[in-house]
Amino acid sequence: MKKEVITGCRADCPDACSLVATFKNGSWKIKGNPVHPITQGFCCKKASYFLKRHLDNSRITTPLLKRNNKWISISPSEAAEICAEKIQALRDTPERILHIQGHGVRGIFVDSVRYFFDALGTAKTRGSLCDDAGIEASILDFGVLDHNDITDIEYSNFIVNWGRDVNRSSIHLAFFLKKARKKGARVITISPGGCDLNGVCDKHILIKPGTDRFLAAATIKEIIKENKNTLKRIYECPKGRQMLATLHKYSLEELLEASQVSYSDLSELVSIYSSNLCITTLIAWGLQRYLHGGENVRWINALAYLSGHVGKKGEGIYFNISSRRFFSYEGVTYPPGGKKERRTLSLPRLGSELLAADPPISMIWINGTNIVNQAPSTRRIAQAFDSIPFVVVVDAFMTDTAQHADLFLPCSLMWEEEDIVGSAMHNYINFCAPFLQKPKGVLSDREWIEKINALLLNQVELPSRDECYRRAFSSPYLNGASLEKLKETGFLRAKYSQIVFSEGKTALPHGKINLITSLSPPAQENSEYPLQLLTLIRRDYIHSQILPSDHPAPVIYVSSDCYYVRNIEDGSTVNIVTHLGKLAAKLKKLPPGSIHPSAIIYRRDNWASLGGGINQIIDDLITDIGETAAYYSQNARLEPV
Ligand SMILES: Nc1nc2c(c(=O)[nH]1)N[C@H]1C(S)=C(S)[C@@H](COP(=O)(O)OP(=O)(O)OC[C@H]3O[C@@H](n4cnc5c(=O)[nH]c(N)nc54)[C@H](O)[C@@H]3O)OC1N2
Ligand SMILES: Nc1nc2c(c(=O)[nH]1)N[C@H]1C(S)=C(S)[C@@H](COP(=O)(O)OP(=O)(O)OC[C@H]3O[C@@H](n4cnc5c(=O)[nH]c(N)nc54)[C@H](O)[C@@H]3O)O[C@H]1N2
Ligand SMILES: [Mo]
Repeated sequence: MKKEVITGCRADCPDACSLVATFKNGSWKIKGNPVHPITQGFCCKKASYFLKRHLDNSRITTPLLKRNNKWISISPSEAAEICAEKIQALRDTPERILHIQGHGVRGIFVDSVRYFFDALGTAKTRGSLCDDAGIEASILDFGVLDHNDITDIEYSNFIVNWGRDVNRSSIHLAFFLKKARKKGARVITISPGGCDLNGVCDKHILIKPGTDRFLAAATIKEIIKENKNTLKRIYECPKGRQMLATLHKYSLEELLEASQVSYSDLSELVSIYSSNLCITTLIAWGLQRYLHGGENVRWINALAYLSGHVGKKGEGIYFNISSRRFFSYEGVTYPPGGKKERRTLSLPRLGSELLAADPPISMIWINGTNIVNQAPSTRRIAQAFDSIPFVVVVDAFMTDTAQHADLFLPCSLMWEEEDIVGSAMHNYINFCAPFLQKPKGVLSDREWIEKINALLLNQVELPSRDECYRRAFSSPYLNGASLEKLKETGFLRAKYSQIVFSEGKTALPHGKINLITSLSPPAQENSEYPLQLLTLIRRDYIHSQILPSDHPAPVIYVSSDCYYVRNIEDGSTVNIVTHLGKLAAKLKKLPPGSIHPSAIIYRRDNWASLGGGINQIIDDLITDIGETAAYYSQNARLEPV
């Protein structure tokens, strides 16, 4: 018998695919929903890999309690009693409980777990491992985080891609680039290497890591020599004169030297941005994971805006949008009446902050993140967790994080639960129906909270699933949307405009861009650790959600013209060394021109317990704005083993 279910992918990925699950000949298959305007019938390997994850025998389905450093199986009821007792004991000092929820879980209903901790008044995290530097840059510059509808890209004549690895990170964005190219558009990619350019690029400009702000500034400096319109726009912006003063402080040679881009490549950018062509500017998450990540994004924003390439058909700047913007959250993630003031600890500096916390944290609840693998300086986090009396991890696998828990609670995975999600790229929301049965003994994130809540003396009144949906749908962007219709079709479009910042009018009171006026000098050369360690995503996995049996061995990629590997043989084992320690990896030399000679590239996310764990040797540095982990500012060297 053939069965078909319309569902969706709830992974932390901008494409947020609508999917069709089909049961045939005894097993389920996944494909992209053919009628979803963005998914268009195809999806990436990560989606079908989730099926494997649900069914893998490394999945843990019983609660585990750590006793004398050994795991013992306990019943779900025992597990809930232990948690309730701990929470009850801290009820008068909730600031000693820390809740950490990652994007491993996405959806309106699962997000209501936050409601429970908000009602208790526990501590929570602030800052980001991902994109807050770029988000804050966009909000500072334009007054809001927004971009043209993603489908508008096909109307561009020229796409300047500042670092996006679209073939890996977003295959539907790659689709729109390819579509634009078919219609005659050209694509320039600026990156220090690591992007798969196959089919999505006409020219690659190699740039020194973390220096896009200098290249963008140099482009503006050159454009204003010839182009009176751009100069006029600068004067019309409130901080225009200050920006010009900053530009005067640097010579063109200094700016090019800082980014190590040639004059001829600069000239090409100048002629593109000063033309009347329809130009799309794509900004990667990668280039904001630096100490001056915010500045990098803001100078690119300034370039695109001042040269007149925003707010028109085929012309816009794309960083990302918030996948939560579609919904209202009052009464869903926090009780009605407004958010409470709560104690916060920095997520990207978690280890350091936990070790210094006063009053100390006594209990941590972690769901939807493998934080001991993904945040920087993971040895410090592990050390902090080991010193905290009670750490609960809700996950389905014995991850690096779970290994440092006192109690492990097995959770259901995305296709065992119903939920609704938005996208960080497109304007559709998707209904994700369950089609797999969860294993016995396993509960959803929300069910664990309900079970524990029921044992508390003073219970929190949690919103039901229907209440969560209804409240979330009271958003002006979904007003009038029918849940029934959404369930039937699997998706619906939220009310967002096709073009934002029309004719250059931003969301700020003066309607102009808030220009960046600082241009921080380049980092000093570091003779002990002369290379920059870029830790990039993998094509076939979402972050650390890699099954133990599929774990790839660590590889470090470098350009064969990199001075520091001239005496090391390709294929040999080397240590990647930073001031925090070392990690062994196989050296892979790539042809000159593919990676900047000052950069080394590691495909991140393999677990420390299985020979990976690159974040053990990455320090917890923070970006200039947005409190984001500045992973790629990590200096390193390679040593033969
Ligand atoms: N070195 C380096 N590290 C980085 C970055 C970098 O650039 N460099 N960038 C990072 C980026 S972009 C991001 S977004 C973050 C990602 O960091 P995380 O959000 O920690 O990412 P994942 O590794 O996907 O971890 C999600 C976990 O949730 C679990 N999970 C899946 N489904 C469920 C569920 O339904 N319930 C519960 N409770 N758990 C579930 C998975 O098994 C997995 O262990 O980290 C990043 N880490
Ligand atoms: N397959 C897969 N897809 C994913 C994910 C995944 O884990 N796997 N994770 C999802 C998530 S949460 C995120 S945030 C995104 C991440 O998606 P991306 O931002 O595309 O991925 P990253 O690998 O973090 O960084 C991307 C690129 O930034 C470029 N870059 C690095 N430094 C610089 C610089 O200084 N200047 C310029 N111009 N470019 C630079 C590198 O060339 C690199 O290829 O992908 C999402 N999609
Ligand atoms: Mo991310």
